Amino acid sequence: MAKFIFITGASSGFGEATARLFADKGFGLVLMARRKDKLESLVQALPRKVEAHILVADVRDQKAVSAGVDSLPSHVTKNLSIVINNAGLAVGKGAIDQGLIDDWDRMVDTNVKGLLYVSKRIIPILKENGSGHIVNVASIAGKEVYPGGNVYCATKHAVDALSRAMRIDLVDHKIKVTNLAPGAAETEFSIVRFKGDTEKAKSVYSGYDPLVAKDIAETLWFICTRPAHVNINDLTLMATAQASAAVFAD
Ligand code: NDP
Ligand code: 8X3
Repeated sequence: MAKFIFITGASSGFGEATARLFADKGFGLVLMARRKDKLESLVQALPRKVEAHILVADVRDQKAVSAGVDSLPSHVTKNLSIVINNAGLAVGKGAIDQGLIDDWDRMVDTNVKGLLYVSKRIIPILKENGSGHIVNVASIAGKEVYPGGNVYCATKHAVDALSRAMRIDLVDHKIKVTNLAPGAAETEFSIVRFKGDTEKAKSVYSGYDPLVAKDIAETLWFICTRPAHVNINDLTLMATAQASAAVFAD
């Protein structure tokens, strides 16, 4: 029986590329996001056909997350070995006193509370299975802060802290926990951050070669295929042209 990977935020960017790569390697998929049509097109377009389960849920909705996981057949949960807590977003960028409460709520509720709701429902399954691997997709914004990044950076610092805390709490259960901290990568991330302003989003990645989603998927494959006795605790990757959160090559 194939092993299964559970990916949140699988409808775009890192999550979508990771689903493709792991399917290519023979993994069964459990894909969670809000956009059903995107998840369905992804599954339909997989070059290698694998068993795939689509869970249409908002990670901020604890009941919907639980109901989605409850709907999985037992052969899937029994063979679930990897969980990628990837769903997340930035909304807005600017001085803290100019921030919108609604934007702050969306970031905190998705990036921190959503990750917790998914983890709370999934950890008992991994414990029951006797081992597992959780990868929390944090960010360079979880290591450093940059101008205008305030609340987004705070949520990713929280993810970083939760990765370290989860590793301690789960060590007796053979559950690996990895914190992944990418730098700037061109996905839908900045389109979401700038609320559909595609020109502004594009400008974030102009003048240098940013990371792309495939880079993150390949890194996740490396992280998830270490021998049983090896865990990558924390991995930061950035474009060669990025030196720190706010420093890019001219
Ligand atoms: P994308 O915007 O391309 O993808 C984000 C994914 O998260 C989508 O699949 C989206 O699906 C999902 N998502 C967002 N909100 C929710 C929600 N409430 N419930 C369920 N799913 C949700 O961005 P990336 O692929 O770039 O981002 C993935 C993760 O990586 C995020 O956590 C982001 O913060 C982080 N990151 C991104 C970097 C970058 O530069 N791109 C760098 C470092 C970290 P849908 O809208 O269908 O629900
Ligand atoms: C996304 C990367 O630098 O825009 O986490 O915060 S950054």
